[in-house]
Amino acid sequence: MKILLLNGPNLNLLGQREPGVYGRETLADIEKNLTKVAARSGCELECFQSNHEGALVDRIHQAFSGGVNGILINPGAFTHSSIALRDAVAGVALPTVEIHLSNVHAREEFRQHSYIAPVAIGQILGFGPLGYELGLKALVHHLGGAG
Ligand code: CA2
Repeated sequence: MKILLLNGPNLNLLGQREPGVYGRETLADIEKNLTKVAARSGCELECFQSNHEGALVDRIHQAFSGGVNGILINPGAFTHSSIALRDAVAGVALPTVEIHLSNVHAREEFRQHSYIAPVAIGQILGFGPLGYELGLKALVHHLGGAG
């Protein structure tokens, strides 16, 4: 089973700035750990981060033809703005779990709407990097694997 992990804008700064909000783990730490966790469930994990909306849309399209079974995505600020990302997720119709490090509902009002949520199978938020593991487990379980 192949899972695609997508991270959106500014998540490449994790662990380097704002540790009070987003913690001390870097994106490389999260990807490395999740690759191990995925392997334990018999899954291959492909990781991609971009600060560019179109690059993320392109990667979602590629997933469709590239044998990806499901998507884990932290769309970053594009969560709250990107109809293009939502249409890409809906268009490929691959099961998708939306992840946020922070509890966006406890933050500014503009973070409380997600364009992605209606086309995702579920959301996990507020648990920091653990959310990526929980999201993977939920996705693998949804796909009928040993999540
Ligand atoms: O909580 C999350 O995971 C978010 O997706 C993070 C986004 C934010 O726009 C969403 O509302 C919620 C921001 C990611 C920015 O990450 C940074 C990390 C370190 C330093 C600065 C930004």
